[in-house]
Formats: sequence, structure tokens, C-alpha cells
Amino acid sequence: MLKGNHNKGVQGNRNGTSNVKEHRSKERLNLPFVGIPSFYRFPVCHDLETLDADIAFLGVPFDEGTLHRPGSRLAPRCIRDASLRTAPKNGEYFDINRKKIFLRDLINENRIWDCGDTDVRYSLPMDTFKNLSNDVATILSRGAFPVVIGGDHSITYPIVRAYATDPIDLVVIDGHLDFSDSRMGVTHASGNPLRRCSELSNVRKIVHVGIRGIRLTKKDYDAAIENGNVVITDADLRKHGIVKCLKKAFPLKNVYVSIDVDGLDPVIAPGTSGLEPGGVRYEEAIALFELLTEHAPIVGFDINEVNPFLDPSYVTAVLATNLIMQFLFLATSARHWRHRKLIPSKQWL
Ligand SMILES: [Mn+2]
Repeated sequence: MLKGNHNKGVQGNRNGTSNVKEHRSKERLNLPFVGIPSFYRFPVCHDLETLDADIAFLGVPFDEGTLHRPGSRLAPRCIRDASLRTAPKNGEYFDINRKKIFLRDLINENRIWDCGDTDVRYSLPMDTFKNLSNDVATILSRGAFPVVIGGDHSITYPIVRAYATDPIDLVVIDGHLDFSDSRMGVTHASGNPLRRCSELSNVRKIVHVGIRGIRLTKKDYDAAIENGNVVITDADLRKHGIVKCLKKAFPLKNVYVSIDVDGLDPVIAPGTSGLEPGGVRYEEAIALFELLTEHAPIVGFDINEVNPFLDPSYVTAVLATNLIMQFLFLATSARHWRHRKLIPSKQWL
């Protein structure tokens, strides 16, 4: 009974039928459920050595560092899918809050690419980390800004060690410090990445935002304070607001931003393994991006710990797609964008 009017050569009408002319048009609607999903439908780069981009998306489908419920290995694919809802229309984004168009030139000049996923050597996490460091160093060597989609939070250390930029300051939204040194020989899981980063000679300051919960040990907290980290708790945010809290950590330089979605309120980010009541609100995360991008050049970004198994509603993946884009809107329109220092560590090339 599917008798489309186009078969009869009749002009389209308001009954929802198309006409011949439109049917033959090369223009596509590319609805979110149609086609091959790349991040936000950006073009796909199959060979990092030939990458010619300003911004490079990289997936890391790895969750062998998860303490509790695994599944974040499926986040890059899920976030690609969720991002199709927010793929740019007409080669640009319009932000209603700021009444401003973003990313137009970068999109129209093909400066943003999806570089696929780091190759995961399953059961060999250190080999996976080597692949990840190599991928990030290669992206940096091509002059592109990496946007990395995890994976559990253990991926942040192999990313940061791929930089030779000096100094680097880390700003991390997270419910936890992730500053554990070693537990029964475990040193590279999702609870360790910022401790490992602190051991890199070019990492200067670490700023934790959204810390809360009752699982934190005093030993890890004392170690973070002794290292000079700035710890902004959930209670600090409620009492003083994000602006005042973050300004305490200034000045910062060459900022690397890492977002563990468990840093956000589980009410808006239920799909993650490390749930903690309370936490950073969406508006506070955006305000943090605003402050940071106005303050200093940004050198990299990752978002991690989205677990699609724990969130069939997709709300956490959609949150991630919005956070990524809001971050890119602000970073690319900031005056510091052109001064970003993307220097790869030769060790990982
Ligand atoms: Mn974390």
C-alpha cells in the first residue's frame, strides 16, 4: 500500500508525500537514525599520519580499569550514536543562549575529523595504553586538538603522557580524587590516573572539581594536598559557586580538561559506574568551560566513564554530546585558541 505520489510525478503536498524533484535532489536530510555514525557526522580519518585537521575526535573503547560495573568500553560507539541528534545542520551550530553561531569555518573547511578508535589489545592494558599514547602524540604532531572519548578514567594518564607541552595544568571534573598510588600492585586503574599524571615532569597543577562521597581515603586526600592540588568539593560549590572556587586555582596555563561524568549529579548522569549523590550541575560545567577558555589556552579534552549498559535512556550519552560541543563552542571562539601549544612527546611517536 506504499503508493508514494512521486511514482505518479505529482508535486509534493502537505499530506507528507514528496515530489519527483525533491526525490532526485542530492540534498539529504540525514536523519539521526540514517547512515554510518561518526561523531557528529564529521568526516572519518582512517590514517592518522595523513590527518589534516584542527580538531580530532578519538574513541577509546576500554574499561579494563573499572573498579565496579564495566561497560564504558561501549561509550564511544554510544556517544557517536547519540551525537547524530546534534550533528550540525547547515554547516554550523546556533547557540540560543549566546545568540551566536559557532564552528562554521571549522565545519565548512573540513577542519574537524573523527579519527576512529584506539586499538584495544584486550587483556593487555599496557599495550592498549601504548597505542593510545601513540595515537594522541600523532594527532598532536599533525597540529590537531584531541577530543578523546573514553572508556574508563584510566585513559587520561596515557593521553597526558603523550604531551611534551610544558607546563600543563589539569582541570578535572570528578566525584573522586583518582589520586591513589597503589593498592595491591594496582597502579593504572580508574582510581589512579591523576596520581600517575602528577608524576610527569611537565604536569604542574591539578585542580579537582566536584569531589564528594564517603569512599575517599584521608591518605589520598593528604597526598593530593601535599602535591599542591586544588580540591574543590561539592560543598564548596554549593557555598561559594563555581566562579569563586575555580578562581582560587588561577593562574593556569596550557590547560588539559578531563571530565569524568561521575563528577556530575547522578540525577543528570545516571549512566556511570562511580555514582555519588550530589555533584556538579550542567550549568556549572558550562560556567567552568567559560572561565577556563577565557583564562588560558586549552591543550586537550577528554570525557570518560559513560556506561551505556547502566543507562538505556541515553541521557548520560546525550549529556556527554552536549558537554563536548559546549566546550568546543567556547574553546574555539576564545582568543586563546590560536595560542594552544600542542607539542607531542617524541617518546610516543
Ligand atoms: Mn574518575
